[in-house]
Amino acid sequence: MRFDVITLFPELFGPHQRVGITRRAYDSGALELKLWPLREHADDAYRRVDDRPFGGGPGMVMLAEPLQRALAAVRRERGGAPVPLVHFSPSGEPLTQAHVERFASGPGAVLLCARYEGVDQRFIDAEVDLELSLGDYVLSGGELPALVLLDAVARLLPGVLSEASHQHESFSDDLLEGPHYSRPEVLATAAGAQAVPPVLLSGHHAEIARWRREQALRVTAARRPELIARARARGRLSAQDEAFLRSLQL
Ligand code: 9D3
Repeated sequence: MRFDVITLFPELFGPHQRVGITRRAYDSGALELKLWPLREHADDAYRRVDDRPFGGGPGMVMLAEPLQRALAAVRRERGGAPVPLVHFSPSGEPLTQAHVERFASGPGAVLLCARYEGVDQRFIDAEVDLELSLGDYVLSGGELPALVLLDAVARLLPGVLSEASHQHESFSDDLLEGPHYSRPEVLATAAGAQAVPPVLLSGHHAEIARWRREQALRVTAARRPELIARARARGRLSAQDEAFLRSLQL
């Protein structure tokens, strides 16, 4: 699958292609990335890609015409196959694992990384298929959100992660994951000796599974109560889960 990224800062994408499991996705050819430096599509000697907003106000707006030329170059190289144009914007819909799964099973996308205050709305109206936000905090541009999408897609591609690693994903069953422990059985910390929860050393697989389920319910109820409501609405909470939730001091 191929992603084309229109950006003023193509250098930001290098390290992602060189480390960890994402490197495996790029090296295997499962994930192909082409960067399109927007300044190459400016039309004046100053390589201008932004200007002041009509109507006044702070900041600068990304010009539509360099974006039109960059997109035309991308579409020319990709041939006729339709591919969605995704614009990363603070006004977009929040990126979710459902978006990620849709991209992972599709042909890829063109990713537009905005800088400045935003993009001329006429380009968005004419060309953009989907506007995505990373969440309610202010970033300096769309490059990190684009990397987040690429990262989340890369690990779903065939041969990138072992099959088993996909099964127990947080969000795959609507709950956050509970805690994990490994050696040593007793850890010295500033707060004193911290033992592993004894049930994990008991060898009772059913009890361990039940304890892990309860930890997931506990941490989810405390931090993300809306995920408990969603799991309930989807019929994913058993009578035993509900009894445990009632026993928590919420
Ligand atoms: C004062 C109005 N600001 C909007 C919240 C202006 C503004 C700030 C930062 C406009 C653009 C940006 C740059 N941010 C992104 O391009 C961006 C972003 C983000 O800031 N937060 C979460 N997701 C995203 S996706 C792209």
